[in-house]
Amino acid sequence: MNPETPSAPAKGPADVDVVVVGAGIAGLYALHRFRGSGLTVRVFEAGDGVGGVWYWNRYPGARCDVESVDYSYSFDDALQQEWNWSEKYATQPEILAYLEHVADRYDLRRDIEFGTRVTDIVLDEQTLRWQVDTDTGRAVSARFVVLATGPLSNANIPAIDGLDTFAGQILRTSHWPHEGVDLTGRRVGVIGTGSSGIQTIPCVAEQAERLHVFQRTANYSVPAGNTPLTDQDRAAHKANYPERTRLSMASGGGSPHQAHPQSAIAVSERERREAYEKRWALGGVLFSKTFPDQLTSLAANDTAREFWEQKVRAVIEDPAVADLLVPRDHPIGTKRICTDTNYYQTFNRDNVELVDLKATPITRIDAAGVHTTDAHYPLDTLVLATGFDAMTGSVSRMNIVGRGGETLNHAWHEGPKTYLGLGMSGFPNLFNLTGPGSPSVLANMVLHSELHVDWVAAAIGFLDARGAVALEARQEAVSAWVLECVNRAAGTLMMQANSWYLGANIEGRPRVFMPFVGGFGVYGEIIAEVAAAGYKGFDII
Ligand code: N01
Repeated sequence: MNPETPSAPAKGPADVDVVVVGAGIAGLYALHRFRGSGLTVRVFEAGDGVGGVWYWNRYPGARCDVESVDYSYSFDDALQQEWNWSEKYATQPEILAYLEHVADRYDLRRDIEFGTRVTDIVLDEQTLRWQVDTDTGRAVSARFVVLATGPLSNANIPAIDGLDTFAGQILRTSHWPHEGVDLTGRRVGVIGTGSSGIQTIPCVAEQAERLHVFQRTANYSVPAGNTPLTDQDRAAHKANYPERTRLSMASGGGSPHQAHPQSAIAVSERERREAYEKRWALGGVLFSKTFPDQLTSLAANDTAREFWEQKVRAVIEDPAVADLLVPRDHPIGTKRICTDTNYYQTFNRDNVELVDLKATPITRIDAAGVHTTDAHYPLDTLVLATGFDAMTGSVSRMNIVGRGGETLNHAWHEGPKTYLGLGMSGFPNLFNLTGPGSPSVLANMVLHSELHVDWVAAAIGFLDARGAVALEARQEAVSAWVLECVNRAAGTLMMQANSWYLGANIEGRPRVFMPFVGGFGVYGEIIAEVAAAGYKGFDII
């Protein structure tokens, strides 16, 4: 702990069975599940409320790209039956309201310390307990530490010369003001055209007097196809939850979607077009999974890309603008495909201008606006939609020290090294949820969180039943799993994009494809088999 940190406020116990870091989707369920096993649990959360990404990312247009019916906890049928989603893709406020409801319903807040950021997690090698320190001075000793910090929670603020001299308002999509912002009559610039930028740009354009979209790299986006849900839709979902969950748990990405049974190139031109048209009409990210080989065969991928390009060009009035909005540098779906509501149509508006940063990069920002190599854009508001230090960013902000004084940051300096994404050699009883080495961001985060938390809860039960103290991944199991993940990624097209999956958006991060790409269902089977085989690959201490 920093010696200058004020002394600890007298709240909560000093000793618990489990510390959970983060009160987002995974952390909330972890608290509920572990408490249900009779364990004492303390959750530390940096925000002042529950929800994780859905607490912070309040920008206009923020919405989930997984259907609301599937982006719901499955652990309690009563919860599923009582909650009513209003739209096919829920907005941020509705998801946050759902998570707040969950926190209240299961009385979770009494074990969560809000406004508290974990700074240090240090192993006592004698007792194998973890000392957890926080920025409020609260310190707790725990037998288990569960990191539920989320793969997309550490914002990337670009190092643009003069950013701090801008005299107008700077907004970050990842930390949008809770009171909301009225952009009426303002000259706004948005930097970043990933999922966040693409969702917020149409909303900003409706308010702003003038909007400059600063695009460095074009992205693929498909219409979200959002619709309000009727009572009939909800009744059908509620009757079908068990089947949807069963299909989702066995699927590639944690949704009940079934891809076309054949390769995109094995079917006739007509059948292929029909399949894409059907998926396009349904909307959403599953366009990338219309055919099973879209992310493994470039020829198959090209068919999807060409279909996408025709659709998108058809709604952009100026062909020169369309040329800029069509990506040229990566196969479709090898970066997280974006979903939008009228994104491309927004560039037909008179008050919107696309600035091509590939041709005319930003040179600096001054008090009045943004300079590129060929113009100065005067702005009142600058929106940074510049992404995240993904997957490892939030974990790396904590000083995690395991056996022999080894830090997790050092252990991961060539890229994250885990066994099954869950365990790390030298860090007994430390579990990382939905992070590198697991399907993570390639899967539905709610079901993924449940899968991981249930696995950890069962592992703790296993240890306790044997009177054992700790579970620790063996070094050889870690090495084999890292290789397995690398080999699986190499068998796909995913390595062909400079994506944040690879840490490519953050200078200095090693270029390693971080998620397990073999599919959510396959992964679930692997970790279940490991558990059934007495936690094969782990030392039981
Ligand atoms: O971040 P991103 P995001 N100068 O990294 C640009 C999830 N999510 O927050 O590509 C200029 O995708 C950068 O340009 P480039 C989802 O998984 C989901 O949008 O590096 N530009 C890029 O355009 C998603 O994938 C939902 O050339 C700079 C943008 O900023 C993930 O979060 C909604 C720059 C960052 O895009 C991240 O999405 C929102 C610079 N110096 C997010 N630095 C849904 O559920 C960065 N950029 C729908």
